[in-house]
Parts: sequence; C-alpha cells; structure tokens
Amino acid sequence: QKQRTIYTANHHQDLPGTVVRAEGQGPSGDVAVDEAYDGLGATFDFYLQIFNRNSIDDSGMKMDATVHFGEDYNNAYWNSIQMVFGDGDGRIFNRFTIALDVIGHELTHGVTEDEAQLQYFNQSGALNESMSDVFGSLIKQFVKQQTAEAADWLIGEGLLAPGIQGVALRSMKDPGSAFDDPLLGKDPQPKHMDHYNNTFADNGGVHINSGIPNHAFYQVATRLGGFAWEKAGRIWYDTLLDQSLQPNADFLSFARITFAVAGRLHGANGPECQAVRDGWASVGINI
Ligand code: ASN
Ligand code: ZN
Repeated sequence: QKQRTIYTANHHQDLPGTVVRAEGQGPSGDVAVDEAYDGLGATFDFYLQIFNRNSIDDSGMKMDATVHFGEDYNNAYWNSIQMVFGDGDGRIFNRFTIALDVIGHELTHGVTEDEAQLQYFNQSGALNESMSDVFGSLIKQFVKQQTAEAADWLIGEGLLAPGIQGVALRSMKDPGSAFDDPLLGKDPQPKHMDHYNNTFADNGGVHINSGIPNHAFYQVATRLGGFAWEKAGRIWYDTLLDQSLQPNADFLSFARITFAVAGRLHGANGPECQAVRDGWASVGINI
C-alpha cells in the first residue's frame, strides 16, 4: 500500500511544512500538490509492478514530498528523507512537479541511496544521476505505454519557462541538445567518453557526465527494442541491486556488471549481451 503525504512549505524553506494532501484524499486544487501526489503514485506503481519493489526502501517507506519550497526556487531534490520541489522563477524554470520524470528522478535518488550508495561526485555521482534519469524516463514511458522507439527520451519536458530556447532539461537520446539559450546557456552534456568533462563544478560534473551512461542506456534500450523497462530497465535495476556494485563505481565497472546481469537474465553471449556491449561501446566504454 502506498502512503503519500504532500506538504507545502508555503514559499518558506522549513521542511517538511504543513500537510495539504494525505493518502486517499481527493485533489486539493493546487496543481503542484496534485502533480506531486499523482507523480509519486505513478512512480510507486511502476516500481511495484515492474520490479516488485515496495517503495523507496522496498519496505513500504512513506513517500513525503514538499512543494512550494522557497521563493522562485529553481530546483527539486531528495534530502535522504523526502522529496522537495520548487516553483521555479517563471523566467528560466516552471514548477518542478510539471514533469513526471523529474518526480521519478527525485524518488529514484532514494532508491539508489538505499541500494548502492553511489557516491555523489565524479563518475559514481554521474552514475547516481543517470540512475535517476533512467528510471525517471522509464516511469514516463510506462505511463504513456511507449516503446523505446516511440519515446522522446527527454528529461523535464515542460520545465523550461516560456521563451527559453530548448525542449527539456536533458536528452538521453542526444545529450547536449536539450537547450541552447542566452539565459540558461547550452546543454553541457557529453554523449561519449571522448568529451568527458573533467571539472570540479557540479560535484565533478554529476549532472554533466551523466549524459554518457544516459546515452548508453538509450543505445541498449533501442537495440533491444520494445518496452525499455522490460529488458534494458531490468538489467539496469538488477545492476543497481547487485552486490558487486561499489559506492565508488566508475562507468566501466558499472558497464561490466550490466553485461554480467544481461548474461544471467538472458543467457551469456546472446543478443541481449551483444546489445549491452554495443550500447556501451557506442559511448566509448569498452567492456
Ligand atoms: N535536481 C538536482 C538533482 O536531483 C538537485 C541537485 O543537484 N541537488 O540531482
Ligand atoms: Zn538528481
């Protein structure tokens, strides 16, 4: 049974704030509250139906989210206890509940923290970010019942304010192409190891270099075809839960586990293993 509680911070920054909608209650009429409630519900249903996972910690953890956090707050995050969503400033970003994959992204930070504790800097941090984008995107694809070919593979569609030149926050299909705007700058994501960004900014580029494993997942999923959550998603999920995945894993060690998992699930050296190997190779990671 899912147990959601949506709070409002009422434009302050005190967490969790006051309850506006508890599990089982009807729509509040506040769009951010109701998007958070529905988005957490869809994310819970996805994890349960597809991976037989019972909430964030697989033990029925309550799902708490606070909306209207801060004044014109241009972000959303997971704080190890709950999810937090800003309203955006309306100039660069709209409200952060507007995109289901962003809600799935934040909740998945909780799943990753529970299962793998991928350290939030450099390559392990980019893998942590990528897990959130992969499962965020799969949740959206699942709700829309889209195949890998039909999906747009965008993260945060609708989040960019009117007038911003761009389509979303990130693109898994074509990292680096999501936006190019005088206010926001250009989408900095690479999609190949040749363009890996060695930076101290952004915790060592966790939201930048995540383009590489994001694109590898896209490559594997489209090679396998059909619904991406069925094969590629299962391989990535089992990798996240694999005992051999270390908190300081780099892209190559993660990729090697996906290959081993694909072999366990589908038989060694079958087309699934080949798709995993080729997908990673296409981003410059050679298993
Ligand atoms: N929205 C960001 C994320 O979920 C927030 C952050 O970087 N702290 O990764
Ligand atoms: Zn994140």
